[in-house]
Amino acid sequence: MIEPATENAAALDLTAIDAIRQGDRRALARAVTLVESTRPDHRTRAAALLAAALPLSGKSIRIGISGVPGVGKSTFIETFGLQAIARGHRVAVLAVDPSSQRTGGSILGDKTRMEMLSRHPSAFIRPSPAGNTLGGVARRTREAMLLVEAAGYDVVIVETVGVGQSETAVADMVDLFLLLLPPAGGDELQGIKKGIVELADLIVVNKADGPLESAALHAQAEYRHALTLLRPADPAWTVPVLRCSAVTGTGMTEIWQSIADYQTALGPTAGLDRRRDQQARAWLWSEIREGLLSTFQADPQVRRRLPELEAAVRTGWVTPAAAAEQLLQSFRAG
Ligand SMILES: Nc1nc2c(ncn2[C@@H]2O[C@H](COP(=O)(O)OP(=O)(O)OP(=O)(O)O)[C@@H](O)[C@H]2O)c(=O)[nH]1
Ligand SMILES: [Mg+2]
Repeated sequence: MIEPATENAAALDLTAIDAIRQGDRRALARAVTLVESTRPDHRTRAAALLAAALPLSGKSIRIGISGVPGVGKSTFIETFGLQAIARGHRVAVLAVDPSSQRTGGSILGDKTRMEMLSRHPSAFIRPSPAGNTLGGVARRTREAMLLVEAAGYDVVIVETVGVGQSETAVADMVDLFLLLLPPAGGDELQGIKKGIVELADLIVVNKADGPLESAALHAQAEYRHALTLLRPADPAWTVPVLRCSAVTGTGMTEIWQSIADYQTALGPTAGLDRRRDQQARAWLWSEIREGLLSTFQADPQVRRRLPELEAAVRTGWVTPAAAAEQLLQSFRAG
């Protein structure tokens, strides 16, 4: 049985989905705001909207972009995005940055670096949703991805900062994970976490221009060598190491070619589909984890006992495992 309020909301959202399909940017922006909201009534409406968006989604290439602060992600997305548009695509840029509590997030903070892209009618740029948990931020970005796809954006870029767990979350929602690296080698190469390199489907050394060009060339050779020591994640695909200049645009054609090769190598009916199937399953489980955790945290018995047990764990009177077991027992009993 459907509650009248939900019915109204669902009807409203059906008009919303039509508007989104027809390219109404304000309707799209409103819809993304709705899925970013944590208010229970908004979540209900968001669920209806996403259910309507789901059959229309999935027809884009989803590209994750990561790299340490200052490597040139924003500049790269500007150049790459404009080239994609020149090739007839429509480009959406989303972000996962759980550290960003500022309004506007990191993307809009440097809007000047994406000046032309952010004004282009074929581009839709959205900063990272704010949130305390990576899981929550990632979920809302995944949902926004379904909405922009329903709106016909066929290149979806998800940006993240190259400093933590968020890379894994982004790699888990995209078809291709592109890692931007600085034109440096040696010690700086060591500083790049191996785990992040292992996530990459495509590695690009940026800033291959002017006085940095030879350093970029050198770094490219070093990274190539380092990669031969890693086992390929997919036997059908050898991770290319390219170089480019996000400022001049040099190397962008080769990057496009690599992306096309990747799609051919993995095939829309084999590897990529498998990857998306696995991602959908992982998403289901992350929803279950998030849902259970918030139910647990909201439980009155848990809330009542938590401060005392947390203190006991801190002072070493109770082991974390024993405290967790007591909390879980209160939860189950409640
Ligand atoms: N020479 C050169 N400089 C570049 C290139 N790409 C970016 N830069 C410069 O590097 C600096 C950082 O670029 P951003 O695009 O803001 O880098 P980012 O990775 O987005 O940085 P955060 O948002 O802080 O993580 C800026 O001064 C850019 O002008 C490039 O290809 N060549
Ligand atoms: Mg940036």
